[in-house]
This record gives sequence, structure tokens and C-alpha cells, in this order.
Amino acid sequence: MIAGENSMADRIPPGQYQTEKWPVLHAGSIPRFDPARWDFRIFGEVEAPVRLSYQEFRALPRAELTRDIHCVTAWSKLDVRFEGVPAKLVLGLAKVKPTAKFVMVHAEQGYEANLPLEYLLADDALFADRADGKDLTPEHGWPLRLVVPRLYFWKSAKWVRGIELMAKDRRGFWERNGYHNHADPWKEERYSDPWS
Ligand SMILES: Nc1nc2c(c(=O)[nH]1)N[C@H]1C(S)=C(S)[C@@H](COP(=O)(O)O)O[C@H]1N2
Ligand SMILES: [Mo]
Repeated sequence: MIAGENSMADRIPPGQYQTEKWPVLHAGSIPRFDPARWDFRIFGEVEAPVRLSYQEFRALPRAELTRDIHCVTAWSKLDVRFEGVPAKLVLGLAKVKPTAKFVMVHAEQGYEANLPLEYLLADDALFADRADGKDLTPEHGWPLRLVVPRLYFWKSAKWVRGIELMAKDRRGFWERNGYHNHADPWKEERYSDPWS
């Protein structure tokens, strides 16, 4: 056996294959970006709702994160190096209320993805604007996308514009359209689960 071979295979979740390319996947079209009109909002179950301009968002402290990404259409890409602003830091700007348990991530053209708040408070959630040393291309989410590597990649909204903190869970776009509410690739949570 080649050294390291086994450990790479261990990083591919069940039913996935590894790709070197980075496929592009989304519903709808690539939105136009106007930095003068772009904003980022944090609202819902927060002490102080926040609205950041593009300039303000760009001035936030940054971090780097290398993670594997897994799309429900079965491709996995290993070791993508993302750069951007830690989600935890962004949430901290709005003082999240203790009643907040879930988030709805809002993106251009009404795209929404829901997830438990704990995933955004974890150290591996990033609002990214660069990948593998380059600015994101428009089709991969420029000027800003979410990266939540521990869930199927549809939770990682491209062209993200805000976060809504919620006391109760609500389904996002794909979650209403046949995909699993939680979306853990290691448990193959691909398709619709009974809504409880
Ligand atoms: N705004 C928005 N974000 C989105 C989607 C979308 O349709 N709209 N699709 C999701 C899906 S299904 C996947 S697999 C990833 C794909 O990201 P990529 O095109 O950069 O590979 O984006 C996610 N983020
Ligand atoms: Mo996807």
C-alpha cells in the first residue's frame, strides 16, 4: 500500500468520489455585484441588528482555513484553502440572544440555507472571499460565500448577504426541495427526512 493512500480515502464520505476540479453548482443565475449597494445584515434573535457596508465587511479580521468540501451530487474536493472572516466573529458583532438556536443564511435572489447555530459558532465556519490563493470567481460566490465544511456544500451559500438568527428551525431552499434538513455527509443525510 502506498503511504498516505489509506488516509486520503478515509477523507471521502460514503457515496462520494474525489474530484480535482472545482465544479460550479447553483440554482438561478450569477448575480451582479455592486459594492456601493452591497450590504451584510445580521438580524432576528440578536440584541443589536447589524448592517455592514462592503467596506466595513472588508475591514473585519481575517482567517485562513484548509478543509475538504462535499457536494450532495457526490463530488468531494480535498484541501481547499479558504480565506475570509470567521463566522463566529461576524455573529459576535450583533450579540446573539440566548434564544437563538438556528440560523437562516440569506443570499442573493432569495436563496436560503438553514443550519443549527453551533455550526456557525464553530472554528471551521468562514465567510470566504478567497480560495486557493485567489479571489473567488463570480460563479463560486464572489464577493462573499459561506463555508461550512462539515455539512454538504449546499449549506455553504454563495453570494451571501446576511444571517438571520432564529429560535426555531425553518427550512431553506434545498431543504424545502427534497434535501435533508441537517446534511451531514458522513451520515449520508442527502435527501428529505421526515420533518419533526
Ligand atoms: N446562493 C446560492 N448558493 C449556493 C447554491 C445556490 O443555488 N445558490 N447552491 C449550493 C450548492 S448545491 C453547492 S454544491 C455549492 C456549490 O458551490 P460551488 O459552485 O462553488 O462549487 O453552492 C451552494 N451554494
Ligand atoms: Mo450541491
